[in-house]
Amino acid sequence: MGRDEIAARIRDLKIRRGALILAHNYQLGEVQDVADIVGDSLELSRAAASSEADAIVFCGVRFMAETAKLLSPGKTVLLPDARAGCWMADMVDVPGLERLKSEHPGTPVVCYVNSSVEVKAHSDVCCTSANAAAVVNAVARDRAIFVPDMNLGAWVARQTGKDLVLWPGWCLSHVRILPEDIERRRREFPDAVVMAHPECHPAVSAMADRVLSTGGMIEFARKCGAGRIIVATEIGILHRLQKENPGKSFIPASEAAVCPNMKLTSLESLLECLENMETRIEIDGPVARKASAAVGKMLAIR
Ligand code: CIZ
Ligand code: SF4
Repeated sequence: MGRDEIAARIRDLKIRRGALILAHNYQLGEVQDVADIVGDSLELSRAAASSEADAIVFCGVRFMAETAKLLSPGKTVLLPDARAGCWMADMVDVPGLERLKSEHPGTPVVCYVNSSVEVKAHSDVCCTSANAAAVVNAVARDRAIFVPDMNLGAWVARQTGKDLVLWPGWCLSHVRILPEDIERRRREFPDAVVMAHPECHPAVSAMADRVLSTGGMIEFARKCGAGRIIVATEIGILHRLQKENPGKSFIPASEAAVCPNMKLTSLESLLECLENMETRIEIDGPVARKASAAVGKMLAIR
């Protein structure tokens, strides 16, 4: 079957199943192109919750589909490839978090959305890269525990002036972008503006003109006057940036910033998912209640 034929089958089956297809900004271009909505994890979870659809197909990684399920417990939430996890989310578990909490009694815990539902259930409030500074400002008098991304945490600490106890976790895809890559790109394209994701190494974020979540990057690219933008994040976002801004050019800071988990979803696995209505995301009641509270608190802060 050709790509166009698979895409046509997906569109047809989606209607028959009453499903909404969501795709994260880091998904393959061909997957983004068949999605109803492309966005960051929070935008997509909100879209899932406000949609009339009975089934949500979340083209992304597991923690994103879990967040959508927390916000839409009555809906069927499907992840096309059950193996699509997140290395960063796997770097913190509940016993480790509880140990850190016992070393800092009474200190509120802020967990990045890139975490398991169990870790969320043991945290006070969740955040995304789009609202991390606002969340930390809202919950921390002067200190908070921040898990699992130490690079995002370090950036938030600088933005807010708060004392953050950082978990030693990171994104293996984002740390592949090196300060030398930014230097090289700036030499190649001296007129370009640099935008970096806060999951990048602090030395990379410090070199950027703007440090932004993927949603922030989409907005900045649309509004900014520069014709050339160097992009320091997972390269899947370039598809959407280029598609929405045909008059501007987007240069990856490094071609090595690829998330293999994000690339597990293909047109083939998406079609199979709609055919079999699998893999369904299910979350245990007590864990779901506590994790939803942490996500709900975040939504109230915004
Ligand atoms: O929250 C998301 O979608 C992630 C993982 C990154 C971002 O900045 O959008
Ligand atoms: Fe996880 Fe990094 Fe992939 Fe995002 S890009 S899903 S943080 S491994």
